[in-house]
Amino acid sequence: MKLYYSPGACSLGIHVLLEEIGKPYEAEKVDLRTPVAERPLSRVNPKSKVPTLVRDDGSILTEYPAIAFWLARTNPQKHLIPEDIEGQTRVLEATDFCVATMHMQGFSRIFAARRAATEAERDSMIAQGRDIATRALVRADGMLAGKPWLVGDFSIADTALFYCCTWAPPFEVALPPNVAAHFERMKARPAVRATLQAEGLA
Ligand SMILES: N[C@@H](CCC(=O)N[C@@H](CS)C(=O)NCC(=O)O)C(=O)O
Repeated sequence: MKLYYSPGACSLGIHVLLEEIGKPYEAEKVDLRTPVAERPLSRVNPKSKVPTLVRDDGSILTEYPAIAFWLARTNPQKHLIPEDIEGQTRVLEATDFCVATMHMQGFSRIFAARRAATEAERDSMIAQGRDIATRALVRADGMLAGKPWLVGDFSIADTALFYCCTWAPPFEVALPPNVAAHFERMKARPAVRATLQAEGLA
């Protein structure tokens, strides 16, 4: 198996899952500053995005929730997703909330602001991104009230929240208390420590 990742990008969460699983894998670094047309990743994944997972049969998987779900289901001994349909649905619901709302609607707007045509447009995009990310983090805070993980036991949803949390301090987005405690809990996991080290983020 091979993971295409970029240090500190959303692929961080899939990198953590591979470390949690503990089977051998390759990790190939992608420089997202390279134009898409010149990026070797574009020949593997026409969407040219990380995370991209190349499986042992050569087929590729893209999109965080799909990759995370497949890793969890093919490694049932690691209990990264519940076995019952209701539990799996709730974990996917929480995972997609982190990826599609917190990341794509919130933090991605802040990343995209550097390409804004004017300073006013840039400021507006950053303000909107911060607002959406903050409201999503408050929602996650409610989901974490009185419990350590987003849905039941530790799951793929927690790795999605984790990668989003790594973007909060640099973009001056506050982590509410339960999310801040979750972030610390995640950083204490050996798999997370190993991943941060491997990506040069420790
Ligand atoms: N919806 C995708 C999001 C993937 C994504 O947007 N990845 C970013 C990095 S966090 C990326 O590769 N962007 C490509 C680029 O910047 O050219 C997923 O769930 O995997």
